[in-house]
Amino acid sequence: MKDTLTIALSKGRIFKDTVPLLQTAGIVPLEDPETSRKLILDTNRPEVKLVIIRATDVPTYVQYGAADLGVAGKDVLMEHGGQDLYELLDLQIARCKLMVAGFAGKPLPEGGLKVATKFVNCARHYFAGQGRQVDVIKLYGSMELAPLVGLADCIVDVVDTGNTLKANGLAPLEHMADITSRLIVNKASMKLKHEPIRDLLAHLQSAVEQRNPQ
Ligand code: PRT
Ligand code: MG
Repeated sequence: MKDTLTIALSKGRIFKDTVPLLQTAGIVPLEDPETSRKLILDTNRPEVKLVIIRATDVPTYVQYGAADLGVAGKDVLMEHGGQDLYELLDLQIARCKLMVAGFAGKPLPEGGLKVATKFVNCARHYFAGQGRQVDVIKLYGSMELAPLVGLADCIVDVVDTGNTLKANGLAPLEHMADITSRLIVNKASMKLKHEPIRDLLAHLQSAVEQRNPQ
């Protein structure tokens, strides 16, 4: 519908950090996804709905126009490829780093490197850029386990404090990218719903600037 706006968000850190930003644009969710089982949340603005989905599904919903807008980590966006969507704004939330991690002090094998990750495209692209031969093993979670049980030599994952790596006897080895979450928009929505999107973008832009003064 032309006059509605649907925004895709994931539960957890992205929802928590996006809500105060949306509030500056006068958008307040009427329910908390951590306690509600609803997947579509109403807001105080009848024309604005939030859809609550897995973080990795956010770009897909926006790509196909099932949501007009979304908030997704740059890691997830790089892995998805960004087809049929625009990145409108760096929200500077959910900050972390995409890293290669493995056993501290143990050099990675020169050839036949086995890499376990859910970021298979990012990993292939990164190692190909270095001319390194790798076997990428797709996992859906708990990547840290893979080197411990001999499934892989290293992992590619996002790291914040590094505590999860440390608790499993691993360490960051190579920095791949600095990550923050981005506001994304479906390309067709950007044309058809230009005005409400531009208005929301302006509010979010000034909220981000206020929270992160240069
Ligand atoms: O949890 P789920 O499987 O549904 O999906 P998800 O893990 O992709 O979603 P979510 O909500 O956990 O993360 C959403 C986005 O937050 C990611 O796409 C990143 O851009 C960003 N982000 C920021 C992080 C972290 N920090 C982070 N620490 N995403 C995941 N983690 C993981 C990290 O991989 C480690 O396993 O949290 C764990 C703790 O991290 P440390 O380094 O502080 O120990
Ligand atoms: Mg998670």
